[in-house]
Amino acid sequence: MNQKIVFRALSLALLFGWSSSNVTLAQVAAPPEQVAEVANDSAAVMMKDFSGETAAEKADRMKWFNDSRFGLFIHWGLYAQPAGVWKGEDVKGIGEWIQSNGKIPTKDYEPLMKIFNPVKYDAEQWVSLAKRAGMKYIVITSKHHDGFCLYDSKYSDWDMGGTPYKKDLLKPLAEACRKHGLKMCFYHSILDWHHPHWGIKEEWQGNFTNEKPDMEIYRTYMKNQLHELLTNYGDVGIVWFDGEWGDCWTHEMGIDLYNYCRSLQPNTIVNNRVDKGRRGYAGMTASTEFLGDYGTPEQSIPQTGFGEGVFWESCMTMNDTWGFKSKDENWKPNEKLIRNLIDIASKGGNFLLNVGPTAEGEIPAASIERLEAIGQWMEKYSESIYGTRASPLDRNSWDGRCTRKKTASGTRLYFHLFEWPADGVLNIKYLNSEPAAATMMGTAEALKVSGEPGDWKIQLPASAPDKIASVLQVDIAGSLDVEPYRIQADESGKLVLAAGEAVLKGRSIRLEKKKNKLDNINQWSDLGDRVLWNINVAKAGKYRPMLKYSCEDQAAGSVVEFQIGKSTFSHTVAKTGTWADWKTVQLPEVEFVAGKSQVVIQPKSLVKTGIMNLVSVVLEPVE
Ligand code: H79
Repeated sequence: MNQKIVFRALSLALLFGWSSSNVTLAQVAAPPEQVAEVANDSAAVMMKDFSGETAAEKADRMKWFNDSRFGLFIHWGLYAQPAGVWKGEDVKGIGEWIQSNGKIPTKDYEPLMKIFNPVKYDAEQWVSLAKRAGMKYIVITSKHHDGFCLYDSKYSDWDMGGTPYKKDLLKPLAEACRKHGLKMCFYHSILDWHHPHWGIKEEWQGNFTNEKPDMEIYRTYMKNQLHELLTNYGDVGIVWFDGEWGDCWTHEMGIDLYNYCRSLQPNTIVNNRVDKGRRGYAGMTASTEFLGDYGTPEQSIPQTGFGEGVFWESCMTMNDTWGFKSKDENWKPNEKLIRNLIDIASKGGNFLLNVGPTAEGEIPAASIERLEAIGQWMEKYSESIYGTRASPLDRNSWDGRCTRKKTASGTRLYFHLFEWPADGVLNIKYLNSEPAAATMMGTAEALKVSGEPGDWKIQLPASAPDKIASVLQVDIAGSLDVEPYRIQADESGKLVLAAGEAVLKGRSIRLEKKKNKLDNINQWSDLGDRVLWNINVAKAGKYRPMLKYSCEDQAAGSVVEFQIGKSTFSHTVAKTGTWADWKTVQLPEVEFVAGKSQVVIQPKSLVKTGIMNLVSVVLEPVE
């Protein structure tokens, strides 16, 4: 295209200082008519509405993802060149955000393209490294927020075609992935600091000199590029959107983009950041009105899983940055990374672990060492990770985690032991089913099982086979029977139902544990989210429930239903001041017979974004 040539000439001119500095890319961008015209040849795909998919159809489409558990995230782009330092100054924050954090004008950032020459890039090496680590898929930034594309796009000149390297970086990776049996996936930023028509203006962005950024033009541009990505690289496992939070990106646009991706590749998976439902860094979408196939906790692991049919993936860095930063040496130890993978698998999620390659195209040595170490663990124990489902237990009586897998005759449980019991005996509570066989993974020796339902004891070998996590494999014949963790009365006869002891059901709700703050149940913003405690009442009789909570004044008035034993009553949440002002209120008296029971709180109506922040319910016996 002519336009492309004009741009190249201009950017060269910019680089060599041939023109005045007020020439920016925004001024040479395609006029709207031309972009719209281009749109006709690819963005106009027969769109299907995919919102009516059944749960079974979705489970089928998600199967490879849900069995994989572990993937590699790659943040790579022009930002790897400054690597956190701009004009000799350290720029605070994550490496790929340098343009924003340093408020670097687009015209100053653009020349990075002219020197991006990753001659050491070896896609084969990256993919075999990921495979050795035990990863089943790779998500690479086809475009991050700076708008630069790691391939040569027909619809932009802000891409690999404009670099000295010239070549598409995604193609060789897609090919190596296919060869090694990994799924190739793209991270594609919705937010674009470079495009003249991105809808939120900032002084340093490429849209600043544009009088009227037009999101319709920008959406067409995005779709055209997604058309390239979803037709030129074979099967794409996931389209991983990000940067959806700005107000110029709407729910309707999200739905349209979701349907567009799946119209091109019906089996592809699209994360929840395509739409507007994500709730903060916790990353889950609470309400079913929003699209997106799975939730994306960022730099965090949820307290518990979300049950069958709710898919999620925690993405995380190995140090503190996604894109390469030369001075970031805050590396997580291998032990932490391996235990994170186990923790996530025990809750039914995936772990997407990041590397930020250098401008030359090398994965940092510290990252390679970590991937190799994870690989060594996975070589022995990956069977306890792949294809597993969340632990059936809501509490662990040992330091570690548990995953499970269906077998021909029942269930296999994998107990991950982080600490080796001092007396060599593993005590497994809350499991009623009798272990039919118990062995340490990788050995044949049958371990002795004693004890009784709900309190099994397994005689372990003399020492831990693995310092980071040894895996005990336990087979259960027939159906699995577990016992929930139950709260008992304290010495004074009170049943203290604390936030940290609750079973949280739902997509939004979570336990907040912060220093200098009371542990509380937080983010309770979905009517489907419930809180429950299993209890064991020793003394029958009347109890007085005391609720300790906070509720910002404007959010007051939501109604919740309490089910306490056999009593059910509604309660309207009163204001307490701010979310940090805790109050205790007395609820109607209830009566218990002795034995197992439950306390459930279920919202009935929601006034604003939060029902309440809940610290505890204390059941005091009434004399
Ligand atoms: O690509 C990596 C980062 O560059 C990108 N996501 C990962 C995978 C990213 N991390 N932080 N940010 C982007 C900044 C976004 C911050 C916020 Fe928000 C947007 C804070 C409030 C709005 C999104 C929504 C995060 C919390 C709520």
